[in-house]
Amino acid sequence: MPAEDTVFYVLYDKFMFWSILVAIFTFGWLFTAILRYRDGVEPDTTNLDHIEVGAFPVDRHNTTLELMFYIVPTFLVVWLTVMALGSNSAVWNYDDTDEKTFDITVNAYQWYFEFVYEESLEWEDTETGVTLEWVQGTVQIDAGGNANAATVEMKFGRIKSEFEINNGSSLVQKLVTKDPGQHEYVKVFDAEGALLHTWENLPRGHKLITPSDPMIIPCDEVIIANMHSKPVDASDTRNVGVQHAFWVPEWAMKEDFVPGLEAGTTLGFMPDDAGTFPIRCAEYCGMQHSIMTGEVMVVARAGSDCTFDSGIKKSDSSSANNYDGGEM
Ligand SMILES: [Cu+2]
Repeated sequence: MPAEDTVFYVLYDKFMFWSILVAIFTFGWLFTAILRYRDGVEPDTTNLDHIEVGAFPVDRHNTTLELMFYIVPTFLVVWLTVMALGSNSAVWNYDDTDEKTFDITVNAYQWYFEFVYEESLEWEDTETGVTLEWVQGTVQIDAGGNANAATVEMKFGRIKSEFEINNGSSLVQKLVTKDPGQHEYVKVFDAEGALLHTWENLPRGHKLITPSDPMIIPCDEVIIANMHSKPVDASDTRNVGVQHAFWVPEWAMKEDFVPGLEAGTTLGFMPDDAGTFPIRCAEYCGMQHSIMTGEVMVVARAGSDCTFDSGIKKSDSSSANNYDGGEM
């Protein structure tokens, strides 16, 4: 979901187009007039004998042209306003009737974001050359497609384990019991310790906190992020937090955290490309506002990938991510 797909980017393009057109017309006219009526140039006075400086030329004017001076800009401004409001409704009154939704709560503190999973998310990297298969109480890790795979770290239930991938055999099989209610993962690293492949289960209620954790969300689903501003010290009831704003610059997407607003604010969006994108706090929120950053990581649910297959509007690049932005 790069910014060029978002409704705001399309809006920016349209405003830019009309601004340039109006500018060419206005400045063109201005410079023509400057050159034509500058000091030292004798004006063509053949038809100007009845023109009086400072008075509107009542007997010699063009009604149609003058009306157009009012009508055309009025239409343009009204149209741009309606279009701009339309982009808001695409984000705030998201249409999730035909789409799978994913609920997540985002809390803003001084000075970090916290992501609370309202539903579980089991995800896995794709196209890394490593595959996992779950066979009768075991996990089979096949690293045959990635020669760099060296070690595996995993956690199931409360048990963490680490082991090496044997030379000669890229297939590792381990006895595990999957528990969807637990935070569980399998991570494959290379010899230098760089992460190559992840399978992870984030259970309902799981919390991820910036800057060390990214906000992990599935692709091709309408993400409904409910946002709350929170005080660091919850025992002080007078403190209801401060204003923050969740901003993903690459998606041209922003929403405020409003202190004291019980229901919070909500942002709906649908990422369709896997990847990692920076998050910034876009509202000055105190001394360490500038370090209030994070990342959003768009992943594929385990067993699927991020190729858009729900059958809606993939070909229409202007609206691929804004399920409701088709008219823009
Ligand atoms: Cu902030």
